[in-house]
Amino acid sequence: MQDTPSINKTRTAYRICPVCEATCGLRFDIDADDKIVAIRGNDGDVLSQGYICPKGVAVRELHEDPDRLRQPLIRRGGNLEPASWEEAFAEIEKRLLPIREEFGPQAVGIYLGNPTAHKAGLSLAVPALIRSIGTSNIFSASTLDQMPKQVACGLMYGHPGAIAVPDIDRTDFLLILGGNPMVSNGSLWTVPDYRGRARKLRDRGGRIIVVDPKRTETAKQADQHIPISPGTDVFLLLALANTLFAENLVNLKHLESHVENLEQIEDIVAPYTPESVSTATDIAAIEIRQLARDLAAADKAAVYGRIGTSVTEFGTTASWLVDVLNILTGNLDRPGGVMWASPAAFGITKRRGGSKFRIGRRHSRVSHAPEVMGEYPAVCLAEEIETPGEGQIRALVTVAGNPALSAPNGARLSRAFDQLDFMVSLDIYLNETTRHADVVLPGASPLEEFHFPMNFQRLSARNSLRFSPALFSPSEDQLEEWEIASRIAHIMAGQNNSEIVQQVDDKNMLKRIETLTVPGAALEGKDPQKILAALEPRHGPERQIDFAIRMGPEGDKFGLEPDGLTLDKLVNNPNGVDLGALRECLEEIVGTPSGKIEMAPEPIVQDLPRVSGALEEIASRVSGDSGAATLTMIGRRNVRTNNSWMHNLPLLAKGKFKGALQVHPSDAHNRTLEDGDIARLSNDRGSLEVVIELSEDMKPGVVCLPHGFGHVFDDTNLRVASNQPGVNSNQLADDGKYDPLSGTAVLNGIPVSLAAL
Ligand SMILES: Nc1nc2c(c(=O)[nH]1)N[C@H]1C(S)=C(S)[C@@H](COP(=O)(O)OP(=O)(O)OC[C@H]3O[C@@H](n4cnc5c(=O)[nH]c(N)nc54)[C@H](O)[C@@H]3O)O[C@H]1N2
Ligand SMILES: Nc1nc2c(c(=O)[nH]1)N[C@H]1C(S)=C(S)[C@@H](COP(=O)(O)OP(=O)(O)OC[C@H]3O[C@@H](n4cnc5c(=O)[nH]c(N)nc54)[C@H](O)[C@@H]3O)O[C@H]1N2
Ligand code: SF4
Ligand SMILES: [Mo]
Repeated sequence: MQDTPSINKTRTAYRICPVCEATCGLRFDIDADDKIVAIRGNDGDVLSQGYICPKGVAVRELHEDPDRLRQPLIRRGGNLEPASWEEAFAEIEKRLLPIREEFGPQAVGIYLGNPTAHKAGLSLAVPALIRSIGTSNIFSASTLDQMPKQVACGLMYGHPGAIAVPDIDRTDFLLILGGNPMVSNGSLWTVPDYRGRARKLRDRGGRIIVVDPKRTETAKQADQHIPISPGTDVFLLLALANTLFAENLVNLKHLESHVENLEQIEDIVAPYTPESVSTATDIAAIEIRQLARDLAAADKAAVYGRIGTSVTEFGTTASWLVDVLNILTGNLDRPGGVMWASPAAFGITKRRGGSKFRIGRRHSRVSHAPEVMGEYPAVCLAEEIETPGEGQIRALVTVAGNPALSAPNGARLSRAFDQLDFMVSLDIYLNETTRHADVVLPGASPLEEFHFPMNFQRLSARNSLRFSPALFSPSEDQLEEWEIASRIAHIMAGQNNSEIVQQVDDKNMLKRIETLTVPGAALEGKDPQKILAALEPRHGPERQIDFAIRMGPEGDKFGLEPDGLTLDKLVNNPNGVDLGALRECLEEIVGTPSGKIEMAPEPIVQDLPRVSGALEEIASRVSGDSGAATLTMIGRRNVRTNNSWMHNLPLLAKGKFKGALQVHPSDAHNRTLEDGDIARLSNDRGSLEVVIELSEDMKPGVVCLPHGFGHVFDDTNLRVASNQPGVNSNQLADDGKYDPLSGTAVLNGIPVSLAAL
């Protein structure tokens, strides 16, 4: 049974944490008045086995937060005021539709934020919303985050979702570049309890090496820390590959017959000897060589790169090289190496004959930035709003995003938002971004909606299937987020009425079923209406999920596999179903036209002169010794934060201020700064007053300021967060800079100077 009542009239329920990629199982104790008494880790959860972090406990405060929006807001006379849902939809019909009618679909932009990927309901509803608007002015947090990895994997394997993860439970050697899973709890890598799994790795004699400008929590728990100069991983990775070839350590093992253009790699990396990159990376040549030898010597090894390697000028190239190293050492698709997860629903289906992953099929209007995965770089959003002409963005829809803080130059973006004719935000808070909206539409509490880690089973360190129904019923007039998104989609299609959402949902489901009941398909001969009836009473995304599970590799195929999985079985199994360790599946995944792994994708090869140019430029800068006063800024995460939006929860906000600038004591003392001082941090983009926190963990010359702060605006409603507002670090990031292969912003390795006030 899912919920167990006990004698003192409290019930215990098990749900998946909706906050981060770790998707931990939570155990809720709930009293007779439906109040949450306690949240703990669920020991029985097949994936997280009891692990929990403070944010999981804080889900209760998120649910109860009086500042969280519970009603739509409409701007009237300059102020955002509570309104009914029908009023809000009427306003959208009245104001958004005419903009598209008059100026065309490109006049409506859309920005998708990070939680869109965490909520299956939104993930499934957003594509129809985009289609209904018809715009190609699509932006998202992907180009502030993981797009480089997706481009690299798209080019190499044929699918941007073909991201392999370290098989941490079986590896002997884990090399982490620019990731801090002890704090982030893993990213592009669903690995709840990284700490415990890492400890076991070391207990069985394995090693962990962390490359990071800061001696992070993850580095401290590792065997070796290599403090690299920010933004230079691409050079280190090239030199590691160079060493593997130079010392005859390349050994593809089982991958030998699966790769294309391997020879090119040897030529590409030939110039990048460890000596040639040593100055730029600030890592001794001998240390680079040793690292390459250790990697090659390990029986089972995994190389993993995250934010530190991603949000840089060479994010795609660095992300590609991570996979190149895994392949050169024969560690891809091998137990203990890096492996692809095999989800029981919504997995990767490769096309017959393969498909070529392309970038730059279109270009943005103002600065001709290439389209990547149907999007333009988030750093181009402001200019597309500001610049007059055909195709100018005049209206914007934001979905679960806070680009005013998360993207470079929030001040410019904010001015641009104010210039819009209309802005609508789907969001649960009135914050730095949504304060600019004309209509704000709140989703329910995360505990009032189902949760299904749809996008993260593909990135999981172990195969499993889990689902949580809503823990509490939402208030009667609260809409689920998929309904809100669908409703807007229908308004854009000229049909503003509440019934249409369900009708079209039924119609689409039936169409989906019918594709599988035709001759030769999996449900050949079955009556589509009967299948539809078998999915009752579910509707919307939950019905789609049930269908995907039942038709997936473990599914019951509507009776053809009676022991197979259904959503009902999962609901009755709140601990989830364990589907075992990761398994070899290369042939199911690699879907390039050649059917092989493309080792040297053309766009990456063509961009390599930019890499060598940058290396030369760094060398000349260092020998000229200019800019001695300049520091380099990186970001960080804290276990009690989640990007910009959990600072309003007292449990997470308490304790030491989390938004200080961490500085190595030597850099601080050079500037007569002490711990706790206020100082000026500036560059040609702007200037911030920051609190100084001395930290021996910093690499000298590098300072560290987290993003997501800057809760300083009177017209937001974040009463707890605004007590410790902090500053917006992205005010110093350059919105004119991005990785041209992925459109991803440069958010790390930002030149700054620091002075006492
Ligand atoms: N300098 C610097 N900048 C960075 C980063 C960095 O490392 N350094 N990291 C980047 C990364 S990795 C990311 S992913 C981006 C994030 O960029 P964004 O996604 O733009 O920003 P978030 O802070 O995650 O904001 C999430 C928004 O979703 C809302 N929200 C939360 N839950 C829900 C929900 O259930 N429904 C709806 N509708 N809304 C919800 C929140 O109120 C908030 O407004 O930031 C990037 N910015
Ligand atoms: N507690 C918490 N957890 C989170 C989040 C959060 O805000 N708080 N955000 C979530 C999101 S959206 C994401 S994308 C993930 C991110 O997950 P991670 O990437 O694991 O998280 P970060 O802490 O950003 O780690 C990036 C590391 O890169 C280092 N770094 C910076 N520049 C460089 C460089 O040039 N080279 C190298 N090698 N290292 C560098 C930084 O010092 C930092 O330790 O975390 C997720 N989990
Ligand atoms: S690690 Fe992530 S999923 Fe797990 S409890 Fe913390 S916030 Fe939730
Ligand atoms: Mo992210």
